[in-house]
Amino acid sequence: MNYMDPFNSFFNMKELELEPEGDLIARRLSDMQGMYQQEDNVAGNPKIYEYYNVRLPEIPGHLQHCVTVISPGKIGKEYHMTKGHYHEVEETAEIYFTIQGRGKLVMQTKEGDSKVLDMEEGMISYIPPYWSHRTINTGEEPLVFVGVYPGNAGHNYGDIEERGMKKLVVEEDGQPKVIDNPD
Ligand code: PAN
Ligand code: ZN
Repeated sequence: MNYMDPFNSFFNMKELELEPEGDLIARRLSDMQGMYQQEDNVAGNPKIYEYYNVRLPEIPGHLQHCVTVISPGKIGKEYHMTKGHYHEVEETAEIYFTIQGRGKLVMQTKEGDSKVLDMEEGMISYIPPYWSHRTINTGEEPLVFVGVYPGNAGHNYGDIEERGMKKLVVEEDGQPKVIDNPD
């Protein structure tokens, strides 16, 4: 039997960096074209979020885990958010554990049901099989959470890239508000 050695990762809460780094993926506005309602007239190409994947085999039995950091801010009225995805293997679930900040977790099924959960320090959110998921930073500091999901889950971005999600999270009178996507 070929055993993998157990190992630790360390998330540095001051630098907001994973040690050792693993795969670091940064998403700027230009990586999310068409996902925000008002992305024209935004100065520069702001970094919206980044996430650190611990490198693991993409096979059943393993547990992928990664740390996402969404910087605070808005594009038009919409708060910074992730692209959002279904898992390629749709019957795989995920747990998000929020370790800093405040936000919303927007989920949707292919039948069109939507659910929105609050994210705040200490919250453990369960994303059951079949729900697509997107996270939104509605606070003034970085939103930081750990995601844990099956090794073979994979990511399907195409559906949300093409059709968006039914619910948007916008700022209204200084407060986050969940609204129906007008498109
Ligand atoms: C998370 C996400 C991460 C970035 O680890 O991959 O928050 O969001 P996008 O993948 O939508 O850009 C996860 O849900 N993994 O399955
Ligand atoms: Zn996921």
